[in-house]
Amino acid sequence: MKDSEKPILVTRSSLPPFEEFMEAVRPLWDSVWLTNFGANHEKLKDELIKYMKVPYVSLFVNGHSALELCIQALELTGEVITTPYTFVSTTHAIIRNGLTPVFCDIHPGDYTMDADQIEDLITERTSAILPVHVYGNVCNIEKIEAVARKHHLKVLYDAAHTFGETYKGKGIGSFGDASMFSFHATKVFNTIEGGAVTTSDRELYEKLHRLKDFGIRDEETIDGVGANGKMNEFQAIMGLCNLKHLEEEIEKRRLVVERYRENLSGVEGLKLNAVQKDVRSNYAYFPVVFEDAFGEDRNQVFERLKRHNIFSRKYFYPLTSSLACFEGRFRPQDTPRALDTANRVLTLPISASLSLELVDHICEVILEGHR
Ligand code: T4K
Repeated sequence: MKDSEKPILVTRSSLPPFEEFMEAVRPLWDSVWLTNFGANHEKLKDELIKYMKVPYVSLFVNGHSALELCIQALELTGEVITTPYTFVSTTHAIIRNGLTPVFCDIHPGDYTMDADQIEDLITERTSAILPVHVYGNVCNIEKIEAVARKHHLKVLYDAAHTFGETYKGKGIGSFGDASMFSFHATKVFNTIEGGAVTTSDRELYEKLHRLKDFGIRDEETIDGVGANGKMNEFQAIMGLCNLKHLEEEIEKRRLVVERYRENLSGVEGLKLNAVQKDVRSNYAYFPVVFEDAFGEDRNQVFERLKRHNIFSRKYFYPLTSSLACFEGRFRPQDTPRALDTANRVLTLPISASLSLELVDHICEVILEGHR
C-alpha cells in the first residue's frame, strides 16, 4: 500500500529501532529470567524515578491493574468522587473494588474535574477523590488537595495521559497520595502494555509490591489478597529502549500540535484544547470541540473524515456514567458540561510519526464542514 493510501489512525505506537530492541532482549536467552522483578524491571524502575521526578515507582503489567490495585492498597471505602469524562478503566476500577463512584462535572476549559463542585458531593461515606488528568491536562491540584485535607480524604490521580509531565517544575506523579500511569501502546511512552503507580509513601509502595504479586510477603507468608500485576522483562526492555528516544518523540508531537493550532485557531465554533500555565505538556491528545457555530456537528465531521480515510476518535463518548453496563444506575444529566462535551468532542490523529503535511490535509478536510 502506498503511503498516501494508508489510513490515518488516531495514533500510532512509537517503536525503538528494531536492532536496538533485539540487542537489548538477547541477554534474556542467557539469563532465562523473564518476569517476577528481573534486572530490566529494576533498571526501568530506577530510570523512571529520575525521569518522572518522583520518590517511588511501582511498575505494573498495565495501567488498569495499577489503578485497581492502588485503590485496594489505599483501603478506600464507600464513595469515591470522580469524573465520568474519562476512559472506562477509571470507573471500572472503582466499581470492581466494590465502591460507588460519585460523578463530579468537568471544568469547561480543560475538561478535568471541576474542583469547585467537589465539596457539594461529599457525604459521610466519601473516602477519596479520584480525578483524571484527562488528555494530559493537569487538574486543579491545589483546590483538590485543599478539599481533601479539609475533609480527610485520600487523593488518587488517574494520570494515564500525563507521562513525563511536570507541574510547577515538579513531577506530575508527585501529587496526592498516589498517581496511576498507563504505558499502553497508544500512549506517549509505551512498554507495549504497562503501567505504574507513583507515590511518596514508602509503606504504600511496599504494599503495592506485595499486592501485585498475589499478596506474597515471603515464601511462606501471604497476608494480602492480591493479584498478578507484574510487568515482565520484554515490557521493561521496550520501556528502556523507548525512554531513550522519548524527548525526540515529544518534540515531534509538539510540532504536530503547533501545526494543528496554526490551522484551526480562530475558526468560529471550534474550541481547541487549553494551554495550561506551569505545565510541561507531553502533547498526548488533540481534542477539538465542535460548537453550534461551526456549522457541522461532531458526528458529521467524524464521518467525513472517515470518508477521507482519516480515523479520529470520540474520546470520551459516551460518558462512563451512561455506559450500557450501568444502565439506570447513574444520572448523566447531573454532569451537564461533561455530557455536552462528550457529544461534541473529537480527538484528532496525533503521533510522533504524523507528518505536518498530513496535519494540513486533516485540517483541510475538517474545515470543508465550516459554514
Ligand atoms: N485511565 C485512562 C484515563 C485511560 O485513558 C486508560 C487507557 C486507562 C486508565 C487504562 O490504562 P491501560 O490499562 O490501557 O494501560 C485505547 C487504549 O487501549 C487505552 O490504553 C487508552 N486508555 C484508551 C484511551 O485508548 P482503544 O480501544 O481506543 O485503542 P485502539 O486499539 O482502538 O487503538 C487506537 C489506535 O492506536 C489505533 O487506531 C492504532 C493505534 N495503535 C493501537 C494499538 C493497540 C497502534 O499504533 N498500535 C497498537 O498496538 O483504547
